[in-house]
Order: sequence, then C-alpha cells, then structure tokens
Amino acid sequence: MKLHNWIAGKAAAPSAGEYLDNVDPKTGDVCGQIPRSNADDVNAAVAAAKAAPLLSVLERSELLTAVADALAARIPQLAELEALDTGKTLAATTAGDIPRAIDNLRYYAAAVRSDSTSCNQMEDGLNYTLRQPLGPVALITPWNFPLHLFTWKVAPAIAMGNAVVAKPSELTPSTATVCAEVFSEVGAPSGLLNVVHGLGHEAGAPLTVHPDIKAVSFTGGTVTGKAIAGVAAPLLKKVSLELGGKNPSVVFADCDLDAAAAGVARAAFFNTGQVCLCGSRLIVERCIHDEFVQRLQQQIERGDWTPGKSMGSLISWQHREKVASYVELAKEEGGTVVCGGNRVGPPKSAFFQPTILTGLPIDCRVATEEIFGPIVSVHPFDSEDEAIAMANFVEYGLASSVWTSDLTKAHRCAARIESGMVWINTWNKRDFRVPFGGMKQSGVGREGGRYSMEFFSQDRNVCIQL
Ligand code: TXE
Repeated sequence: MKLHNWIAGKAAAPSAGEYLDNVDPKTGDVCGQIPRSNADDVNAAVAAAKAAPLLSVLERSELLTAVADALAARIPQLAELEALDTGKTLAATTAGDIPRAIDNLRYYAAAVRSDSTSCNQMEDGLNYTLRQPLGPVALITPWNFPLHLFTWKVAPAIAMGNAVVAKPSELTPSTATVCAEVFSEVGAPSGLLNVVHGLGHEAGAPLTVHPDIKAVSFTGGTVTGKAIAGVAAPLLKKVSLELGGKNPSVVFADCDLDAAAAGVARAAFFNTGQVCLCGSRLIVERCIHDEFVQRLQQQIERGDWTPGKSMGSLISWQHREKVASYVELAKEEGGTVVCGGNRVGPPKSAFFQPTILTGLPIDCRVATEEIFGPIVSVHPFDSEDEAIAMANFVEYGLASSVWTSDLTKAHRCAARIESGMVWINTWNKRDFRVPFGGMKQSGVGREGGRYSMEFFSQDRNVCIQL
C-alpha cells in the first residue's frame, strides 16, 4: 500500500519522490510506504489552505456530519488500517478508536451551531464580540490514537472556520489519509483539509514556522513539544501543547478494592501503556500494598492483559527496546520485577508483557521518566501527606486517579495533586466538554469543548458609541 499526501483536494506524490517504509508492529514487516515530504510539500499544502474558501457555520456543521457519516460507513476498513499501523487489537480499534474519532466530528458539528459570543452594554456604548477564524492552522499528531487525535483537532479547527494542514505521525499514516479523502468525497472545498506525511524534522518542522500558519496544535512527546514551542512562540503563533505524563494512581486502604484493582490495571496497561494519561505509578497505602499487587497480578494471570490477545503490541520494536531497557534499569535501581518484564512474539515484533515493579524509590529514573509501555511501578505510603508529596514528585502534571471511599479525602486530594485532570474512583472517564490538558511539563493550554473552539478562533470586540 503506497500512501500519498492530500493537497488541494487531491492525492499528491511527495515533491522529492521519496518514500518511507510503514512497518506492521505485530510482525516487523513492511506493510506499505508513505511520502517522505519536505518543505516544498508543506508550502504547497499551506498555499492550498490559504486559498480555501470560508464556509458558513451551517455548511461547516453539515460537512463535519457528512464526514462522520461517511467514516461510520467504513468502520471495518478504518479499524483494520488502525490496527495494522499501531499494533492494537482489531477489537480495540473497532469498538474504541474509530467510533471515538467519529464522535469528535459529530460533537463539534453540533457544538459550533450553538456557539455564541457576548454583548456588553454600557451607559453610552454597546460592545459585541465577533468570533473569527485564525487562518490556516497546523495540526501535528502522534501515533498512540492516530485517527482519534487527528479528528480531535481537525473537527474544532474546521468547525471554527479554519483551513488545516495536518502532519500525522509517520508511524501511523493510514487513517488520516482515508479521512482526508472522505472530506473531499463528501464535498469539502479544495484546500480545507490538507495532509502532509513525513518525518517530524523534515515535514513537521517547516510547518511550525511557516509564515502563513497562524496556530500550531501539537500532541506528542515533551521534548518535541518544547522544540515546537521554541520555534513557533517567537513567531507569535498560537501554540497548544499536549505532552507526556507520569501519572499517579493513588490508592487508599478504604477504597473498593475490586473496583480499584480493575481501574488501576486499566490505567497501567490500556493501549499497552501508550497513553499520556496512563497511571504508570501506583502509590498505594502500605497496609494493602501486598494484597493490591497480588490483585493486579491475578488480572494479568487470568488473561486480562495478554499481549497479542487482550492487549496489542507497542508501536515499534525500537520502542520496545526502549521499554525493555527500563526493566533492566529498574533492576539496577533496586527494584523487583513481580511479573512480566519480557519481550514476547516474533523478534522484530513489538509485543511486551504487562509488568509490575516494586521496591523502587520514588525519585529513581524508572519512577520519574515517561516509559510509555505496560509498566507500573508500585510505591507504598503511610499518610495522606506522603501520598500527595509522592504524587507531585515528578515534573509532569497531566492526570491522576484517587481511589477511596472517603469523599472528603478524595476532594482534598483532588485539589492538592498537581495534574490537569483528576479522576476519583475511575480512570479515563471522558466528557467532550471538559478541559483536557496538563500542568508543569505536560503541556500548555486545554483542549476539548469550548477550549478547543476558543483556541481555533480569535475574538474581536466591536464598540459602538450610543
Ligand atoms: O513522539 P514525537 P515520538 C511520548 C512518549 C514517547 C515519546 C517520543 O513518551 O516515547 O513521546 O515519541 C512530529 N517539528 N509521547 O518520538 O516526536 C512527529 O512526526 C514538528 C507522548 O514518537 O513527539 C509526530 O507527528 N513536528 C504522546 C509528532 O510530532 C515534529 C504521544 C509526535 O512525535 C517534530 C506520543 C518537529 N521538530 C509520544 N519532531 C502523548 N502526549 O500522548 C517530531 N514531530
């Protein structure tokens, strides 16, 4: 399968004629090729975006709904492509990733129709606010939820009247390409949604500094996010950064143990631990430490998180090497591998066992660096203050979960843990309307609901002398 860029409403080969291999992480085999685009391709895509006509609110809403309907008719195809690119199970992409990606389009198709601005009356004057598009925007997305994170940005950007140049991850290019084709199929004007494939430093970097790009919305690693902020901020582009996490699951002895064990395992191993929200540090009250670890282990043993069956692979064998190196590091740092810790499957595949580590100090590298794999380190605490201090120890601040039956304690913890999102007795429960984003090194800005709509627009006040 040879993919193409999508520029000005049609397929475009990369200007240099070069391609990159797309690799199936379940086998390590090459399964296709993607354009290796450069600044020339980016320039063509931005020029197409700049020339795209502005649609009315109703037209944008109807377009997003039509795209959602067309994608819904292709769920099996999209789910298969997503599973091929990412190594996820087909069950996960069919029931989770693709429907969720479609919901993003439906949500913003509806939300933009009820968007309103304020009117502020003075004794002798009247102010009203115009909400206007920014112009062409750059959307740079990662590989862990390819179509979901693509539409999570494309939908509000287009709903608010902007044309888009998107750079999906070079590791997961397929579903974004189909989505761009679908936009044209259902009648999107030429240039409204452009997709440029390629490597970050070759295709992503020129996009972030292009003079006609008014805003950059990025989801990915903290190192890349800082590099993008470093070049886009001095050009005074609007920048939204959703970055990494090293999130705590804080478990008190008074919690519902069954619910907490299931929730904490999900937080640790969902999507093979490749979610910025993943609870990769389990901070558990000392008196239930051993029992809780046992409960986690039981779920693994009974097959809830079996690589290749109930859990997909990692994104690549290279990433698996990185994840595996942290298990070796954990041993050097004094930790015990309670279970897992090994590569499984064919040599060039990316399967890795769900892994529980104990006995590690809270300040070691394994417990402070983002691993982005199915590894959870377990740390006992004796008091609420100690639990909070441990939760806040890392430089990240994206998400956390607190497990307790004491609601007062839960509220206290929610206000004290330094993270943009706190879940109480649940994990990754998502509502489109709520702010999504992180504190500290986890990013800048918020996405979701009106937050994304505000990011992808600019307000202009008009004041009339009465
Ligand atoms: O992501 P990158 P990588 C974390 C996770 C992972 C680490 C590195 O810890 O191990 O980041 O992953 C594009 N200018 N997350 O290297 O580099 C790139 O092509 C413009 C957390 O795969 O952040 C891709 O489209 N663009 C995360 C996108 O940025 C550039 C999800 C993300 O790639 C660029 C993924 C540049 N200079 C990884 N360099 C989350 N927050 O969920 C790269 N890109």
